[in-house]
Amino acid sequence: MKTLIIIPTYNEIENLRPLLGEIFSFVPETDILIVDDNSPDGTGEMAEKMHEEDTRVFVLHRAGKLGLGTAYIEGFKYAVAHNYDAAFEMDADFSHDPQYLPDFLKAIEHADLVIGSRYIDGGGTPNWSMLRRFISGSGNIFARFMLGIPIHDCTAGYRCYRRAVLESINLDTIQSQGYAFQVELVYRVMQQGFRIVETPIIFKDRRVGKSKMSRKIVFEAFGYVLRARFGKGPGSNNMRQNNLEGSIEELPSVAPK
Ligand SMILES: Nc1nc2c(ncn2[C@@H]2O[C@H](COP(=O)(O)OP(=O)(O)OP(=O)(O)O)[C@@H](O)[C@H]2O)c(=O)[nH]1
Ligand SMILES: [Mg+2]
Repeated sequence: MKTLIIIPTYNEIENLRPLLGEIFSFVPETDILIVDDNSPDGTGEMAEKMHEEDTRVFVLHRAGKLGLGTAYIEGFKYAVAHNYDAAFEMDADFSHDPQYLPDFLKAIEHADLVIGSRYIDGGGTPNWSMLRRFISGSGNIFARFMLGIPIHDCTAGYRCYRRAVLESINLDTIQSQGYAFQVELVYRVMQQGFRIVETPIIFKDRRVGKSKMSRKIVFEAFGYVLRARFGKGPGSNNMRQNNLEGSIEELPSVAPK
């Protein structure tokens, strides 16, 4: 299976080289696409250098900080255009441990979307404060309940999609950027009746650099869920065709913890 790991970056210069080294140590056959938003710290130049050194590394440069959602959409389009069988979403800050990549690759053989889940057996967020756990946990319960998504972690950003899924979603109609982007995608994938599998991950705090998480991103996610439930936009509940036959399954992790 030809796979692409899409990594959006904004000021991740210290993480990039060690991250790519770790990724290739677990999954040497995969390609990596870095989508950099003209990071002031030189991440884009560093990515370009790594592209020259390694034929498995590719880079998209964008003019400025345009958000995580559009970075992934460009990455997905690249994956489809270049005939990858599956494409990953992965953060650059080591929160998404590369040791789980083989689990995803195994799971995607029999699924259309694999989600690295913090909220199933074997998953977790051991370093998080009570407040952060509360926000993330309640956000997930809210989205599950409001939209009827039987996924334990629908804001997770460590994922693997089959190309057929990316081709079937009208990517240009997605406007969410942060956690809402993740919820919107999983909701749309469900609506198409695709098979979704959750695999457990222990989510770590970023190694170095600054978080781009903001209150705005949290509110965007709540706003999206409400609009999808009660509004009329693409993927909203009013446009639902009652075909939520996509099935969910939990997988035991095979990677050492
Ligand atoms: N290209 C691009 N990448 C972004 C943008 N915003 C965030 N990123 C990247 O997206 C990934 C996730 O961002 P983080 O800052 O780690 O956000 P988070 O994981 O929600 O927050 P923390 O858990 O606090 O780290 C990282 O690889 C960032 O560099 C953006 O506007 N453009
Ligand atoms: Mg992070």
